[in-house]
Amino acid sequence: MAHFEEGTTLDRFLLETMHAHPGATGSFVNLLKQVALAGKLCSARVQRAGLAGMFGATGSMNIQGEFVQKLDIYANETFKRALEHAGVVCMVVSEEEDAPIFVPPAFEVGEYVFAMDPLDGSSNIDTNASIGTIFAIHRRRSAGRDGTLADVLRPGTDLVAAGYIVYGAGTVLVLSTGKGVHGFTLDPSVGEFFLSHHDIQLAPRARSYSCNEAYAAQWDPRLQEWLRRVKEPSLGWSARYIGSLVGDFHRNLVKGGLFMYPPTAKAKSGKLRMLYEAVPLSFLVEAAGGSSIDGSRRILDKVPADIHERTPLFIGNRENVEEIAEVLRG
Ligand code: AHM
Ligand code: MG
Repeated sequence: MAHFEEGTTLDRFLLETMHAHPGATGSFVNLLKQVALAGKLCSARVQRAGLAGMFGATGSMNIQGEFVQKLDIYANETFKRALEHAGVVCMVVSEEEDAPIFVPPAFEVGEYVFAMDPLDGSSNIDTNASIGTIFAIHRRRSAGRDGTLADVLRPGTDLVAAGYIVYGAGTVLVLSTGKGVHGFTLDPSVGEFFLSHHDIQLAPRARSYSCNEAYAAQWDPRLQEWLRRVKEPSLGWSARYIGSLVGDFHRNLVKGGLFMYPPTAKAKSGKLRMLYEAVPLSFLVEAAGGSSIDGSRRILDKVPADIHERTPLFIGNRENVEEIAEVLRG
């Protein structure tokens, strides 16, 4: 890994690391530049949301049956627009859209498939808590103009890259191409992302959990018992939960912690989506030395059957995830 000085921009980092990456193309760098551009636009809009009339719901429901927030629509459109004309993708999958999105005939297609949750944690928009965009990038396998479902219904181990942009007190883009996980903080005064978190590594173990504990009575009794055990004061555990996956995950990546969204009575297959939530974050966590399972299976080994498939998720420091697997086996 090259040495990066203070003040390294995302563009410089991409160009220098991609040289060392076999098979990487200029098109991949261009794709990430378009992602960064869309992230800057969303960041600016999130900052001004209270002033620009972007708080609140539009009154319509999305395909998951949730109220669509105005910022959800803005983020979805912004990422689509940033990607469609750049000749970098042949298909986009979005949480906000029932069907895959293809590149309009006026534009060139590219070799990548982009899956995204354009604005994760959107129930937090009105509260100034962290929200974000989560994305996963596959290289296409199909030969036609448009990508196909087979390009994206693949195990997460096939991903070329994954990342997220968290719009919090600051805006941070976290990215991995499989080798290392790096964070870039947006300096809004110059409109550039600068390397701020080089080669993020998770410790083997943490003593912090993030989950919606109000649902605990609906969980597997073995998990309930584990939760009771870690509350023994001498063990020194704490809980941290925002209710925004990207915000909770970012905190745990930086500070350590186990995020859990087990199956509940209402969400028997879990709540979180494979392609644009669980899989990209699992790719990142593994690249940082952590681990991620659905309770028994490694998330990155699973092949979704549907672009909006859900999964239970246990993700974080390696030994904590191993302990959960052990608890659920026992
Ligand atoms: P969203 O994509 O509609 O925002 O829903 C997913 C969110 C995650 O960000 C978060 O982890 C989870 O839902 C919180 O769910 P709950 O309110 O059940 O704890
Ligand atoms: Mg989401």
